[in-house]
Amino acid sequence: MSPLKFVLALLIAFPVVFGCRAQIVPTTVTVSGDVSKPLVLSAGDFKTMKLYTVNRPAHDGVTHTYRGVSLFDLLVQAGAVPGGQLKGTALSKYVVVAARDKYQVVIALPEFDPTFCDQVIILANEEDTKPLPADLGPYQLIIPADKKPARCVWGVTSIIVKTATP
Ligand SMILES: Nc1nc2c(c(=O)[nH]1)N[C@H]1C(S)=C(S)[C@@H](COP(=O)(O)O)O[C@H]1N2
Ligand SMILES: [Mo]
Repeated sequence: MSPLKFVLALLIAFPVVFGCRAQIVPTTVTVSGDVSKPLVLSAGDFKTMKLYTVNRPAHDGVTHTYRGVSLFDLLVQAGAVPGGQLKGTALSKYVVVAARDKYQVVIALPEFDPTFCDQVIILANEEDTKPLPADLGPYQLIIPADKKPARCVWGVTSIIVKTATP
């Protein structure tokens, strides 16, 4: 290939490669499944919803400060907790939090209902007062009381509410 063609090929390839990369990073999180009002959370919602700050150590052992919306608030908004009270059949519901790399974890609703538990599980968009780094963001699940960070799903794309069946 001549040097001119090579330069032209680079000029064409770079925007294509980086354009595709930009498109495959989702910037929204869907809340769906056994909910009465499925919703799509986007960056703007972090300006209108109540924000919480929690601290927890990451894999490196360093404690970081995370800020974001409460998972319980999100689920109440989506209608997963009728009457805002976790009782009866709502107690057999659980949540699958999934990421863009297909990693997924399960959380039971009482783990983050304030009448059962003191911790506030958040979907964070900030770490140490800055937007989450690109590899972890835009949104990361932060479970303050977990001893290990294994359920702190980064790159969250969906929150699916399911009901256990006998
Ligand atoms: N999307 C996604 N989130 C993930 C994982 C993963 O593979 N994919 N690994 C988990 C595990 S096992 C750990 S230990 C932590 C790593 O967190 P770190 O950012 O502190 O290294 O991320 C958790 N969240
Ligand atoms: Mo891990």
